[in-house]
Amino acid sequence: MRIYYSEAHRAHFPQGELHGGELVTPFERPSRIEYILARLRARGMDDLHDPGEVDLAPIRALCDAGYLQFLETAWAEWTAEGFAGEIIAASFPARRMQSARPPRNIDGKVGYYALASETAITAGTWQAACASAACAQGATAHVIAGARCAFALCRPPGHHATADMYGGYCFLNNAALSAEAMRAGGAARVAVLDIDFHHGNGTQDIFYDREDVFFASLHGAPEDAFPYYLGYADETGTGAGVGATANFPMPPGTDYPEWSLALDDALARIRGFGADGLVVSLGVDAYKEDPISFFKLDSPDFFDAGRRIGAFGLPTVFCMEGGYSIENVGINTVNVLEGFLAGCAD
Ligand code: SP5
Ligand code: ZN
Repeated sequence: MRIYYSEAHRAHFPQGELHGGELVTPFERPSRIEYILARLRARGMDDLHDPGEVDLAPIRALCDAGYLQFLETAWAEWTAEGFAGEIIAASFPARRMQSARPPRNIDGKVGYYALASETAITAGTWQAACASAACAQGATAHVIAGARCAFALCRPPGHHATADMYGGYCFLNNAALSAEAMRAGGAARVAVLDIDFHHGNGTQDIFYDREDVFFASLHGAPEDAFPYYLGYADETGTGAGVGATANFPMPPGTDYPEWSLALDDALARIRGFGADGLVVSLGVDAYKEDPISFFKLDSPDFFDAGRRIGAFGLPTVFCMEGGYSIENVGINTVNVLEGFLAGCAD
């Protein structure tokens, strides 16, 4: 399996995450990727490919122009304002007010484009977000060219990002870019399967009214878990997209027997939809020791989940999302991939 990876992820390394009123070292940190790379190498899965330059055209097609301009220039504007710290949103939400619009002031703009304030922007954030998207683009191009699968080792992650909002450690929605690229590459119908512990609110929002892209998400119930405001089972799409969204919210303590039933349900829904290609938002924060999550999956469970996804039989792009139990993020991620390869062979 090819792995698309860029060292440029390191350019995004905030020192602070707003957590319980304190600034803590971010859970989403560069060393996560080192653990994944080490495990990939230990398992002989070392077919690493640098994706090269990002193609901005599909990103401009998917995202709001003002939002992209903001991401690109936020750090320069923030420092020009004389602020000494990292960029943290302090003045939102504004868009519940119907005619709210982005201001000139950078502090105001940050709040306008943020969906949560835990995620800091730093000098290298835009560059890293573009490199992360490039990994998704490279992996997707490989699958469009006929490969059975590819792994985009994306960092920062993407599934919380909408067309015009960042947060939840995400800036550009890599899985959505992958799904759009698959569509453009000839797949009539594409499904995104999001197994990150957190609901993929950004991906859901992007495709909510679309009949050609199915979105299925397994996640901590929104009553109890970030991103809190979306991900209920009765959210099933709108307009032409009615029926093309499937949410599987689950309560604290959910273990693999329960979670895997939801996985099978999600796969059955994707089968019914008739997808020609699959994008997996691959977070491993459903792990029992994840510091910010509350599911109880164990490491072998990730292999079994991967096996079920492999046996499902579709051309598949994996996009890395979350997973914060640092010492286990490599084992759990690679278990999904190795399970997938075993499932392909079944
Ligand atoms: C990509 C991804 O996994 N993003 C997750 C972002 C979560 N950010 C805020 C989490 C707040 C969690 N509070 C947990 C309290 C644990 N005791
Ligand atoms: Zn997550």
